[in-house]
Amino acid sequence: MKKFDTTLYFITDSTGFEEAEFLRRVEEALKGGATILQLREKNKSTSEYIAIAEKVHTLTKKYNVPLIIDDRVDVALAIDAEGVHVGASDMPVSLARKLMGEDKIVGATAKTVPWAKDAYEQGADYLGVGAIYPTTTKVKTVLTSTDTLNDICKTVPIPVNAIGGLNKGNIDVLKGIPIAGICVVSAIMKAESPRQATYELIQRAKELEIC
Ligand code: TZP
Ligand code: MG
Repeated sequence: MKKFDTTLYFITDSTGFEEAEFLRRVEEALKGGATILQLREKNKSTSEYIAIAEKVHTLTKKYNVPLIIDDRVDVALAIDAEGVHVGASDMPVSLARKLMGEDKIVGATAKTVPWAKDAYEQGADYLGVGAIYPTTTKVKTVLTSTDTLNDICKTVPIPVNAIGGLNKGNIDVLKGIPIAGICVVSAIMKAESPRQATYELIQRAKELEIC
């Protein structure tokens, strides 16, 4: 059975970084304790996506961290990644599951309780719920309240992660909600030290008993 830990779910964004610096930051986050990593590329050709995915996969394997590919089942299969994440405008969860097989991780985005139930029923292994706070990473997203996040956690029996604008200074809003972890892009990607930022986020989440 597949095993994964979504406590500190790091989602990459290579925008504005040279490849070597991007990969260095990815490795720093892994050293800092990221428990699962999603490669999220919006502007790459298929061949570019596969090439960077292979390099990131080499790093994640070194740290024994599952690699999830955003949107692209074909890329995930091509590099034998541990999983794929699908959002509202991507492939339906049931189809992603069918193509990926039972042994791979399939994650989905959900913003409402019915949507979360549907994703679970279609075979999702975990959910990302948000945006909790406004985000500069994804322009086209709407906010999800912490009440809805709480309701989703109590409705589906799979790990639920909070996402959107989260950083060590504002995750206290998640206290008491039974999430499995937090998903973070810029708080790590754009940090002076991604390693330190990752470590501090985990420490803060533990301190608050969030996950
Ligand atoms: N989905 C909802 S918000 C978001 C995604 C991919 C981006 C989160 O990025 P950040 O930088 O942690 O706010
Ligand atoms: Mg997507």
